[in-house]
Amino acid sequence: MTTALIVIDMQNDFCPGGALAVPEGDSIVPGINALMAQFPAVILTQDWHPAGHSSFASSHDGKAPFDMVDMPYGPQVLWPDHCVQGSQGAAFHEGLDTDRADLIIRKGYNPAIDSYSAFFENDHATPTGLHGYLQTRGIDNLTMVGLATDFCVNFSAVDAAKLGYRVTVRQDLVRGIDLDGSLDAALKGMREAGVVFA
Ligand code: VGL
Ligand code: ZN
Repeated sequence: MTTALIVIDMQNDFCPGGALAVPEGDSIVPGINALMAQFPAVILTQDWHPAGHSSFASSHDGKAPFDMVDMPYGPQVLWPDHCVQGSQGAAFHEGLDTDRADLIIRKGYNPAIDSYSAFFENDHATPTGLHGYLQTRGIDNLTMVGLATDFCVNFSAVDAAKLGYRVTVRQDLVRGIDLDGSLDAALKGMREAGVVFA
């Protein structure tokens, strides 16, 4: 079994002081760096939105961050502007050891569709290409860490489990946003999909 560490969205905007800060988001950086040494493959994801992205509340008249809208692909949370391509907020946390990364997969670049998952955009149909990459490298076992537990980690872990990967989420190396119970719902959904917590 070939295994990879998937580090989800360890970017400035999701850390304290960032546009969409996850409480204690930066606290997991040292643990993630240390964990990299134990994996033969390390893959980073990077939330990477064009300015004016459709997931930004600022792109919708009369809407505020954390309101909901109906998109053609389903309900969507509206976020503060975050992880704009090329911005300091979109850069990885300066403490993250990015040198170990074999692949950096960017997502959320389609102006009309958000992309929480490392595998599919939020239409659950448009692939990011990560599945093909992992398949061609013979990787079938994934450990996931990063931000945010209830959004990008959750969607990535559930999609990976559905695609047939053995998925472990390191509960000590993820942190959540928790909007209206989203954290409990995410933990339940991941468990139901067969994700293992360690
Ligand atoms: C994320 C909301 C919007 C995440 C990304 O990384 O969990 N959440 N974009
Ligand atoms: Zn985003």
